[in-house]
Amino acid sequence: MSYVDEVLERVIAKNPSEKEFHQAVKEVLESLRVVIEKNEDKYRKDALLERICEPERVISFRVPWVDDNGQVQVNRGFRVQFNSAIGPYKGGLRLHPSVNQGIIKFLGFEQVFKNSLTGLPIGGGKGGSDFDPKGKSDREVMAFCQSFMTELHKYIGADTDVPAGDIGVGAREIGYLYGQYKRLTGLYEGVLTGKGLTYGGSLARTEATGYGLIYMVVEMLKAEGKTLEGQTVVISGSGNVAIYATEKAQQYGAKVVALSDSNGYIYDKDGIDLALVKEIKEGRRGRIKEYIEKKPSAVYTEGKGIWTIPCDIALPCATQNELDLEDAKALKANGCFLVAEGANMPSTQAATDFYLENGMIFMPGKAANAGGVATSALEMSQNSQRLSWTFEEVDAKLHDIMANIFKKVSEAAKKYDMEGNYVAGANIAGFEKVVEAMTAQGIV
Ligand code: NDP
Ligand code: 2IT
Repeated sequence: MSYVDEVLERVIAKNPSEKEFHQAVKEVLESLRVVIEKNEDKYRKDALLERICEPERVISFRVPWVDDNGQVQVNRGFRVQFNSAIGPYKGGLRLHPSVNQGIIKFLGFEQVFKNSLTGLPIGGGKGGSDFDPKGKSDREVMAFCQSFMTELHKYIGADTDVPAGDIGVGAREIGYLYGQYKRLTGLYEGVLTGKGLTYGGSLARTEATGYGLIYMVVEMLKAEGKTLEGQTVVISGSGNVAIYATEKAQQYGAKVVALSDSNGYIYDKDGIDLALVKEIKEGRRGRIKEYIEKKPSAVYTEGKGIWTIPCDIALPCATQNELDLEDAKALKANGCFLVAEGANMPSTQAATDFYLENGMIFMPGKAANAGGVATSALEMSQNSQRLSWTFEEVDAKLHDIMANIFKKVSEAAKKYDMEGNYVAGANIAGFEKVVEAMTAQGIV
């Protein structure tokens, strides 16, 4: 049996019921076959893949807090410190009822290669909880965050592990978490990123993931002799990533016609009114269907189906496995030629295979959404220097980082005779740096 197949079998056997983790490992290892086969004996002897697939540390803890009725609630918290070969663990915290150990491990695993691709000195980690922030009062969210940090603070630090936002974690949550960390440790340090601008945050971090995604799309189009001007774009989600992807796409002259949330999606043939979306989502934490109250010409559809809307470009920016084979076929049938992932692993393996087998241009999340974590690393740099750069400086750096990632990814694919296969390119380029760093540091 090949080394890759052996390790895949072992990962599945050792981590039963962690299906998202299996999926992420499989996607990476499958596309690394060509690289691994060249060094099969050495990698097997060094148990390199077993080490890469085993987190350095998994922390799981109880998070008790009191709700507004005086009832005690108990959630489960996680931090997976996956790989520190190239820098301190870095990655977001997700608050969503679906969170479990397998989901946090898949996200941490992806983060290792993503962070490697940024070219910045950050290792990979991820955390979160099955706490559902939806419908909770600010006080309840604060109570949860303070309890979560009361345990988490023992394991993190500006030079060891630096969490940030993800689904359900934005400026409000980062603020409460930071306040509690400082209170417990007495340290005013850059232990979290995505902080508010008055206490160490970086300009452009809020926008970075969405803007970075569009900078990547622009590079992908450039390679085909195309631009974003006049392209019709469908974006799923209506959170941080989706909102700023919409904003930047519109600045480049694209027409974004759809957005969604977990209840349904809106279609606005005139192009999304982003100020209205921000008012609903950022202003009052409302639902996307409220959009049609102010814009009756738009259509709201309950449930799934956003990928049946005809478009040139599709940008899944909500969550894992939100786009399956049927969706990929519908996109292609309606003329979509490019997909880039703002979310982490939003396309199922079958959808990804379909893009590649049917000539669609596709950039996986670990490359396309790396602008967020890259800008977090820029926030860490500013915190270490005790300086703040201007919006333009940070944005220019983000732009360069995304263009560089595109270059790395396409060159890695070419090097292994898989030109245009950005899935292989991203995995190979991300992997090579991590392997070199791990090998240099001995058996760790
Ligand atoms: P937000 O919480 O701001 O927004 C998430 C959006 O996705 C919401 O519209 C939400 O709808 C929707 N969504 C979440 N879960 C589901 C689900 N199970 N089914 C359908 N829709 C869902 O999160 P972000 O925008 O920050 O994150 C979006 C994606 O981008 C995630 O995959 C995240 O891992 C990834 N990402 C985020 C980065 C960042 O910097 N924030 C960086 C890189 C990647 P609803 O409100 O109804 O739940
Ligand atoms: O998935 C991701 O890259 C993020 N949620 C951002 C992580 C970070 O540390 O900014």
